[in-house]
Amino acid sequence: MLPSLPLYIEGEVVKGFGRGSKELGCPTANYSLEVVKRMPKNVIPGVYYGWAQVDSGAVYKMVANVGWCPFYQNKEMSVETHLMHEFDSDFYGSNLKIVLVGYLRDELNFDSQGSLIAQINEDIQNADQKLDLPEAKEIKNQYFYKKAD
Ligand code: ADP
Ligand code: RBF
Ligand code: MG
Repeated sequence: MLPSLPLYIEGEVVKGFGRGSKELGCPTANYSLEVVKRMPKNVIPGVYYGWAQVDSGAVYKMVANVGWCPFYQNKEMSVETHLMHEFDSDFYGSNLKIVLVGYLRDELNFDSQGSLIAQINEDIQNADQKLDLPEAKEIKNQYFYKKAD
């Protein structure tokens, strides 16, 4: 069963495995296990799109992976957010607010890292389009104070 969306999550950005930017060319801001465990139990693993804000900065489009990453077979569930914006520096220790707006797909296993990277890039394009729809922008305005983009 799909969880009821939109779903709002907030917490500190912590160190993950360091694989996102180095191996996949796609940095993902990770939450601590404590934040992950506080989420509603009916959240199903998968790739979501939505909105994200670091501290009191601008609100950006994002894609988030929720689950165990079958390709890497993680032992614990993680929630990782890729913000669709180039930041000048890392923001470990910052507060990250996200709103999961919609579900893109189930988590998958892949036969190569190249196919995972290709799929992630497709996810980013799909998310970008879906977040341009008025109903997605409406959710951004409901959850975040209005700021110039
Ligand atoms: P880790 O395994 O520690 O999560 P990553 O390689 O996934 O490492 O990189 C994530 C870190 O990169 C984030 O915690 C954040 O500090 C930084 N970062 C820089 N740009 C972005 C971005 N656009 N989206 C997410 N994180 C970013
Ligand atoms: N990991 C998987 O094992 N399977 C997936 O289908 C998958 N999809 C992802 C989609 C997006 C948009 C992002 C940002 C990550 C995805 N990941 C997936 C997680 C990826 O393996 C993880 O970000 C790296 O292992 C770095 O922690
Ligand atoms: Mg990460």
